[in-house]
Amino acid sequence: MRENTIRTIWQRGEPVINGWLTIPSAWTAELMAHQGWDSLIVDTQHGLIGYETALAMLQAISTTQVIPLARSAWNEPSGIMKLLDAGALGIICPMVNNRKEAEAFVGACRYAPLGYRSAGPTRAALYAGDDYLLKANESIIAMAMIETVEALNNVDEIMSVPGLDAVYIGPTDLSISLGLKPGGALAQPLLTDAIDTVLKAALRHHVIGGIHTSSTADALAMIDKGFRFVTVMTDTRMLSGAANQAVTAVKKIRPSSGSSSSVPY
Ligand code: 3PY
Ligand code: MG
Repeated sequence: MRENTIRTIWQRGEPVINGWLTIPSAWTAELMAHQGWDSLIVDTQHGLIGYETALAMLQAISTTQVIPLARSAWNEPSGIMKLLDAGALGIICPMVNNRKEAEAFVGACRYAPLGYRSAGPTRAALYAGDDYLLKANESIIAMAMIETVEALNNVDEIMSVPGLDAVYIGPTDLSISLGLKPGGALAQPLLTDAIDTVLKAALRHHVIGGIHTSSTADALAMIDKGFRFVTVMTDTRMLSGAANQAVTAVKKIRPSSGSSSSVPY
């Protein structure tokens, strides 16, 4: 089976630098895949992406060595299994709040006897190799999102589920759940405490700690803390940020014009 280089990077103790795709386009997926990311996530939860487009985006990423991953729309087995069959080499699953939900998620990513994934890797076997059914269980990455106070209170039971490779903090949902202002900096005291709690638990359980960030500065700070899977902004944020900068720079010739706003996510 094709090597899942995310595991190789983790074995070296290094962080995986991940990009995040919300725009429903094989072209932008291909363009992003050529920028040197270790992995790219096709986001079918809040990304504006349906199944056929996700398939085309996974194919576009496969024009490079970048590892294709997907965020499932929910912790729901049929959606998870369909993304894996389309060739995602790992799933990041939103809102995993307790041990039972973590077991259901990991089980959906693994064939028996480790789980209950149904066999039918229609594109995955073509992309990843003829021995896919034999090797998928040890290759596919299962990453559970920690993004509620309930999950925070249950980090030990979630992380002790066999076969869970990584946890991933969703700071926006976690901020809302903590009663904080969403979309703010990662460096708010309550959020920082929560982030540290998750990372410490991950280190205790030998599970990889992952986190979503919205700037290169936050990404570097989180890597410094010890996170080993770090997303650096979404494609939407990169596009709007760069466009906004360009427009603002050139519109200086027209002093009366106000500046427009870029998208926060
Ligand atoms: C969150 O911050 O809640 C996320 O889900 C990141 O995409
Ligand atoms: Mg979220």
